Amino acid sequence: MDEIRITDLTVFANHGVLPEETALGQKFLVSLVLRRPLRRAALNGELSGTVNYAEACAFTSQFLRENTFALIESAAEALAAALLERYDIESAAVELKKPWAPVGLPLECVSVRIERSWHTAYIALGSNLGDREAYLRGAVDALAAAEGCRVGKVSSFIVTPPYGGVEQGDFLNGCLELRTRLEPGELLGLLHSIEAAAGRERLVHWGPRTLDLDIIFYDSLVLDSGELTIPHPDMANRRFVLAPLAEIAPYLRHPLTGRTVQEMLHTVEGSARGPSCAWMHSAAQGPRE
Ligand code: A4P
Ligand code: MG
Repeated sequence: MDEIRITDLTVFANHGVLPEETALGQKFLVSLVLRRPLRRAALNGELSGTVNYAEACAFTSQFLRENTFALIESAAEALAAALLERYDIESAAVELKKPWAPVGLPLECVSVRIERSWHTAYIALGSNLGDREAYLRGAVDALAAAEGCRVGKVSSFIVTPPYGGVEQGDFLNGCLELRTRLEPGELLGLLHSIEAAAGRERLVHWGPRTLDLDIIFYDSLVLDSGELTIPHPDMANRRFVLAPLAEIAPYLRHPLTGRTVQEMLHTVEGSARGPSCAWMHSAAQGPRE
């Protein structure tokens, strides 16, 4: 991807673990790599289609002067987050150098370099207790309000018969697209906290719940950490996931099988038999941005 680079911007600021570092301050050098498509701005010459690097320098300098961190790691992390929130960019790499860091030995500089990005995740929503639609809408709102998250397309909500053999009431299911700065484990933690706030109790595996939020995809990541499996391991068998997902991302491909959501949905619909396939669409509205 195209990038804008700013190299060794000098900022006098007060980051450090030692009291004299925070009291007296010292010189820092900050370098940025901001990634976004630049072709349109390049061709039409409009500053609005790129990042104004003068403004980005002023913002970075002010951010590092007005906030104080013990660790340069924390300073770089907070600056990357602030840049991702402020500018229309896909990722921000931040290198923060502390020349002549006070370590009692001669050195040129100590530095950290991190890169942080926006990611695209797809979240499946389900509820089969209480006011199901209110729980799903509440989850959409909670994700939209969460730090480092932006809700994109939201599917309509559909009524689905219970899957998995536990006798229970019908579910209301949906899917949404989430742009997020959170790492997968952090995103799972956020989903659990939203479920808990909705009164979710983990009593029966695959049993009734006020709110269930599952990560279906996270970019094209393949992960199996024990705590978290991405893509969701059973998604290809679940019409209650695939039907709403196909509304908002029909051509998205499973990173392991290469099959699109629409293809997986056709397979599940083709293999469905008997009365449990009588799917009803709720009166809920169609997909929204
Ligand atoms: N976990 C691992 N991978 C993921 C992931 N990709 N997303 C872990 C979310 N969580 C993931 O989940 C157990 C643990 O799975 C989590 O703590 C997390 O560390 P849980 O929600 O606590 O337990 P559960 O829901 O009882 O089990 P499970 O396997 O998550 O069930 P599902 O997959 O959520 O399915 N029928 C219809 N029609 N509609 C439904 O929505 N939902 C279920 C539950 C059953 N039948 C359904 C529906
Ligand atoms: Mg779950």
